[in-house]
Amino acid sequence: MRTVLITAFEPFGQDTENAAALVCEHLLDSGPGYRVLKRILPVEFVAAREALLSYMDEIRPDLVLCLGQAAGRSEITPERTAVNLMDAKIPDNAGWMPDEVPIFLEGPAAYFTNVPVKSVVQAAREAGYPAALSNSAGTYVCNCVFYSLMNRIAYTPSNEATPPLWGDFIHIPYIKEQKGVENAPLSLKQATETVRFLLEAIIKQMDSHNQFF
Ligand code: PCA
Repeated sequence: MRTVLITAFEPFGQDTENAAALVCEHLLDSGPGYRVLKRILPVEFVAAREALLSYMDEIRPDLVLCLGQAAGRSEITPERTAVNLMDAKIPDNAGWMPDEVPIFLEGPAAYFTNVPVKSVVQAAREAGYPAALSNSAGTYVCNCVFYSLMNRIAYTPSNEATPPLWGDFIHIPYIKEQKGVENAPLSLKQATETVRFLLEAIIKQMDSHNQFF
């Protein structure tokens, strides 16, 4: 049984609800071979990163999927790349608006997700789900959380007894049921089912990669 940590965010900016939190709330708590634990992160650069890492210490997941809202998008977009940069156009919920600040001074410029994201997205599209691969999680709080997640994974040793920890970030567009939002591209049901398909496709990939553990 795999343990999956799914995080989403509080509302931010002009919005009174966050699409990612709605999807997170509607995901089932378990499925074939996995159970899901859900946590909501603050939309604050420093506090979100600390909250994610402490939830990972508490839950010790096998897979971490962080969900966030991306207003301009029309599909569910798993992210490929996290960059070592905080560069905000609006203040975070703590009032901080970093201008070209690195996340970790000594960190690499970028990390890739260790989820085979291209094939997982392709499988979702072939099954008719509205998913597309994204190469940039932006430079706001979502990217900061994604970079911090991949940095933690980079420093989490795996060996014959401990299978590798997997992680990715998935951006969610506006949702039709979301309060105060017009012309949203997806319904809550479509978005939730797409995320569930992606989650289960990732678990299948983990099963085939980790068959020796
Ligand atoms: N989206 C923002 C931060 C929180 C959220 O849901 C982002 O894309 O950075």
